[in-house]
Amino acid sequence: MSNYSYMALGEELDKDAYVVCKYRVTTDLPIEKAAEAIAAEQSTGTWTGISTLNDEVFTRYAAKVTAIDGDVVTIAYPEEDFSIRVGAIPQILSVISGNLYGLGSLKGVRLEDVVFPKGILKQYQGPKFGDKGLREILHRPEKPLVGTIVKPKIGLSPKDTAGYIYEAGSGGLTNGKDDETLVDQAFCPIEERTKAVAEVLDRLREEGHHMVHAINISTNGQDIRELAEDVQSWGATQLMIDVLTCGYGAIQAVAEDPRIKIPVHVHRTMHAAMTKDPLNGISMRVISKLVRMCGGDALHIGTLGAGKMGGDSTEGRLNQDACQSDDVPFKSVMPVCSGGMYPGIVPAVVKAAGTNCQIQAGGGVAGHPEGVRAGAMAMCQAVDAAFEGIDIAEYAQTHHELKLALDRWGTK
Ligand code: CAP
Ligand code: MG
Repeated sequence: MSNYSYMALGEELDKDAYVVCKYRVTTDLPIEKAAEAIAAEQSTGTWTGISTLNDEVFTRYAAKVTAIDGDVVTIAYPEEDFSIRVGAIPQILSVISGNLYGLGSLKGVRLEDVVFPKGILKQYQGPKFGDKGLREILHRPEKPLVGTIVKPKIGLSPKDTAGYIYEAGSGGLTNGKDDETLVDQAFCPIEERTKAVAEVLDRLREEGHHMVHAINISTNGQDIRELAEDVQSWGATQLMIDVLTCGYGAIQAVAEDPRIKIPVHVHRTMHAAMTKDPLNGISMRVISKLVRMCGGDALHIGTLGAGKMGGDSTEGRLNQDACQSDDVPFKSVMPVCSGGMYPGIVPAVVKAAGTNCQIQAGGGVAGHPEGVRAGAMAMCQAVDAAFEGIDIAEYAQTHHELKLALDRWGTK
């Protein structure tokens, strides 16, 4: 083992000189040894002492174990360990979230949180629009945004996709989106879909409904920027990128492109491969902070304990905080609550998330007994009731579409 110690418990550090991470560690080793193993592997060490590591290098670039609280260890990485002109999120993740998961001496490691110094944050632009920008576009200053995901997630033609959005917008929804698996399949080519949806959004606007629809442009790195520009030129009002299948660089490339003048909705599909296990992987809070830095305007954060996907309200609030806290120099990100949503669950979501969020339902709109427009109306009625502080069952007595939805799916 190295003859250098990475332990710096209680050492006062200049917070603007370090990237500080919290890891939950499961190990049979003494926790101090496990913490040192992470700090060493992710900075200047390896499995054995090396003749090429000298005092100057160690002092300047070694990570420090600054706190141990039960199974949670805090490790501070010197800012100089991070790349300046190029490297960006990929290099950051290689340091704070790289080899450490594979260390044989550790049974489990989960990166729970990360705090960046000003010097790193200033390398990122953050969202162009954010939650406030989306609200301005949608003329919706206070209420939760209410959205839908076109269902079935694949198989509809461009014309039928547009028809779904026209019905959803006519029912009062503010947001539509492609589903995460729809991009440019033969049954729904992206250019035709974008143009067909743009046409109905224009019609909706003329009829007094302000609505955006996120076109999924998830693709490889060399094509995504050009595809974003093309989709915008075809009339798209919002873009969608699946951040974990495309990479954070895809968000940054599109969001920082000065030619892109429309917001970016960020889907997190595949996140559960790394966020679901409480003892292994990466928290959605960390992912949320990275997406905000890279410029996502809206991000799925879970349903705070409601809905079909896992994740509890505590985790959801940590994700929402990562999207909207004022401790970083970026616009706030619109937190999106989605996954198994339906009108009867809206009160629970608004209670947990508040009203500065986007609540969206796919099955919970398309599955309404009277169709998409009625499903949209029911979601809007549920949001109005929650916003006004009116009991949803009472509200349903005078709102037919909501009553049918409660009869079908009940309340949470
Ligand atoms: C929701 C959804 C979203 C999930 C993803 C789906 O559809 O379109 O992708 O919200 O989960 O495909 O499941 P439903 P999360 O409304 O029909 O469930 O937002 O947690 O990443
Ligand atoms: Mg989906």
